[in-house]
Amino acid sequence: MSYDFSENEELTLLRQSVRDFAEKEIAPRAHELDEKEEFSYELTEKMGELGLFGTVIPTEYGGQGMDYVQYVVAVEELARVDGSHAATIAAHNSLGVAPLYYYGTEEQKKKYIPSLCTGKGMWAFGLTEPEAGSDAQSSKTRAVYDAARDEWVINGSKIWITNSAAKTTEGITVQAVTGQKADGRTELSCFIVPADAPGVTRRTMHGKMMWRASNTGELYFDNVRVPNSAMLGQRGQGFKIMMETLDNGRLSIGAMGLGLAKGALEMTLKYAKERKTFGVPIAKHQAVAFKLAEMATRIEAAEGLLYKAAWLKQKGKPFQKQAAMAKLYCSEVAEYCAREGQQTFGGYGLMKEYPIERFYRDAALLRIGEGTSEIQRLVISRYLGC
Ligand code: COS
Repeated sequence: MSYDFSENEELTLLRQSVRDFAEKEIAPRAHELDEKEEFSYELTEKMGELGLFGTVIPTEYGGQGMDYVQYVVAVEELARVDGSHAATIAAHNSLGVAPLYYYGTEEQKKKYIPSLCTGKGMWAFGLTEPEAGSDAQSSKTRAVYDAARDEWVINGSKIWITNSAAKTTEGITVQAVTGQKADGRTELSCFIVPADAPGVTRRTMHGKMMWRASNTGELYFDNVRVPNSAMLGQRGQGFKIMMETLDNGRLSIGAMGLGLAKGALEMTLKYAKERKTFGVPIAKHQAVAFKLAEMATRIEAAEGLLYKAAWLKQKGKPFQKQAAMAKLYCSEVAEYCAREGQQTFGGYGLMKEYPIERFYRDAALLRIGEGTSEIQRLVISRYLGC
């Protein structure tokens, strides 16, 4: 198979426009928003105006019609400057809109997707529960069919759900237990739950160490009634929908890792060329120069892996193994670059006014969110036939 990851003019323009936006609009506010743990509706709407909502959705539903490589590059450019804003975009596109687009009926797509492509509305992915993280089939949230009213009644809770508790959140795709399969296993289905449905309580979670300017919610469903037509996909297809959505989502988490790593390298290189010890810029000391060389090499490898996975997805070829590898590896490279960058900054790297400190904290999420590094290794090992 031959690959072509060369950056065409269209991709270069996209990269440049997202980079300009991130540097001019997000960078000056990233520290303050992180400090205050504040989600910016203003910046989110501006990201919508730039075309970062509904990225891979066709234009007929109001989307931007990007391909997957373009989407990955857009997320990478945001993450090069700030993890929180990259997270808002990655979660909304990959986990929020994508399942509606891939599994929704024509009616559901026309009803929900257009406003989610503007930056004014967000959609969340309700999978994780207090007792169902890596073991995502062990959901306790339950939906019971009320035949008399042709409705489902949902009870349960979700936790750590990105974009779910903002005032612009329009709804959540919720995985719930709907019965038992013939072989005794749990039957899981997905439901489209409007954020303002009676019985839905949404709370913003505070006290995060990372992505502090992104919205993370805790959700409670207390006898929430949705019509039968709110089921996404078929009854019993819920887990498959969630797993396939995560396969796609891994590409954007990989992009967050790559972008963070690139941002960390750039700021470290700049600092190392300016800061002097023993009479020379510290970049002239091998101890520092070798760190920078190692960071650059790992970034190059991460980029190749991620772009290949996105390209495979775009071409409609099997990409799931490479997506898991890209998520795993880009997260590790991000953490490596943030740590070595911080080490190079010395004492300054421990101070909040230097972005490397925020990058170091943000990197930690990447090996835990959207499937831990251990889960990625499990997925990859299964592809190897283990
Ligand atoms: N795509 C489509 N179908 C998939 C799938 C995928 N990526 N992964 C699993 N399935 C299907 C299997 O084919 C199987 O189908 P059948 O019931 O028809 O046989 C079913 O789902 C169950 O699969 P399996 O037995 O492999 O599931 P496990 O319980 O062993 O779980 C892992 C598999 C661990 C991979 C899964 O639970 C997982 O990804 N966990 C991490 C969840 C996660 O990332 N959470 C973070 C969310 S933050 S947004």
